[in-house]
Amino acid sequence: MSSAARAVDETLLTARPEWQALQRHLQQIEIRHLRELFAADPQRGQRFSVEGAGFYFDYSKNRITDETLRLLLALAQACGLSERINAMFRGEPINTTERRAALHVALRAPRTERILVNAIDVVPGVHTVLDRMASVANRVRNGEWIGQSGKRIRNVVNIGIGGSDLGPVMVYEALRHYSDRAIAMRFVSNIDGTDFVEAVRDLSADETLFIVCSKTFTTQETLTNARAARAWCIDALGDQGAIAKHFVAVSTNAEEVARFGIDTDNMFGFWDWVGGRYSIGSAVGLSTMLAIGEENFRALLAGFRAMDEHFLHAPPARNLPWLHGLIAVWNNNFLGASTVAVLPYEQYLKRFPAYLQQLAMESNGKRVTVDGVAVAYETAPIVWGEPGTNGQHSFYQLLHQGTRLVACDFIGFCRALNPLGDQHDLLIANFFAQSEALAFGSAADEPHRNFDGNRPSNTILGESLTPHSLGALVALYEHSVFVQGAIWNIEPFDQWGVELGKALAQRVAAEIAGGSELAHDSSTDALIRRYRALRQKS
Ligand code: G6Q
Repeated sequence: MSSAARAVDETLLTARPEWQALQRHLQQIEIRHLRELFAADPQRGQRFSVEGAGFYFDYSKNRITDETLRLLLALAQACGLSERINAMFRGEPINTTERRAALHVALRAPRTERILVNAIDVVPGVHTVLDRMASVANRVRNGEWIGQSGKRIRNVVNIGIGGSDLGPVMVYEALRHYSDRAIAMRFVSNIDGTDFVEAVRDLSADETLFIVCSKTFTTQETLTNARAARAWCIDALGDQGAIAKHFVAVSTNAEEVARFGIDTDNMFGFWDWVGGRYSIGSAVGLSTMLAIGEENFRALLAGFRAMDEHFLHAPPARNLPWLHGLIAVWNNNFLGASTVAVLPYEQYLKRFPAYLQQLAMESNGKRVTVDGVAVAYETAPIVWGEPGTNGQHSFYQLLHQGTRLVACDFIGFCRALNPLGDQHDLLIANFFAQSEALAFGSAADEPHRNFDGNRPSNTILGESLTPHSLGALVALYEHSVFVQGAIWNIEPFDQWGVELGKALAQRVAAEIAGGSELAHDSSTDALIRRYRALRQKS
């Protein structure tokens, strides 16, 4: 534990009677098998499932009983979960280390709603930006936005990283079915020059619009790539004036946007109360709106909103994010499942696990409580995954027969977006068969062929993948992450580990460039010297 952590939290969460009751209850659960739990209650599948915001959530294949749920809900109450949820929706400064609200829910509030931050209603501003985004998206999509040489825009390149990239990429891939194929969308994030070079290799600058997407507009990777894009554009079009027609910015920092050379008329703002990984519904979604159009983007927001409303109003025992988050705590802290595999049986969701990694691990990968006291329990599990059925031919071996317990989230939809013979039926047959096999196993005399089962999973089933259902799905995970953070009493909305990373490379970069004396450890010094000697000088 860090020496900066004030003390170890042995008195708060783990000392709560509700936590200790769960600890005692664990002894009864550990000795029971899912086979037995299902056999004892023929209605278990129906009783341990719930519908909300268009999704059917079946949590019956977790190692829980009614008593487990009762105890988890009691823990949530003791931890003040309802109060925390209300505080978030009211715009209170719940991000304590940065002293600000975490109000992504305001991004999907209807025009009629009022949400006050420091006594100012933020909803009108949200809609002003959305309307401006729609105006630009419509002009680009219908060919009215003309580039420097009089041609319409056929390529859009989003330059951003982290929260300014992972959400937009995931949503673009997820909603590709709804996107305008006349516009090629590319995403550049890595400081590795290959990312930019490969993204623009086959593009004509006179048909390309760059979105420089950075909340702070100071992020090294994004600004470096944006400068490369500006040079590439000016080089191709021969005129500094091209920037006005080929660059727009998404940021909270108008001063830096202007300094970069982008007219602030072409800037789309958002607010410090929108965290990067929670920013899909803000102007960070401009690339999404360009791809899928205004109407679909508004449907995406309506889907977020449907889950927000469900989270706020559904009774806890029938509430998807509550149940999903509390079961995640149970699997992690009591059953010892330190990783969660996210397994979408939907090819369009191929970037969903990567997106969730940031959402869950950057939010809850913390080792001190909101009060700065070291925790005495596990926080965020490691999130990973791949779409089914590909994963089945790879790491599912470990899920079924490995020594580690992995909690799984299976996600799928009843209707195919690209029906092809009976392939969707086969896809879904695999989906259901896998969670069944994980839960129940199958006995064989030969040890290598034996499957113990009793491995927990959730099933999240929607009708079809649409902008609306994607919004609801993302909001389900946003709120589940919030529930988990509230139980662990940690701050889910800061990311000091990321800030550290932003600063660390600066010193080494200066040393590589300047050739100055080195005073790191012997390993780092040797690596820098070797690199200096062998690199190609550009
Ligand atoms: C997200 C994080 C982080 C951030 C990136 C990009 O929640 O804060 O991933 O989004 O570091 O930051 P900028 O948008 O400021 O460039």
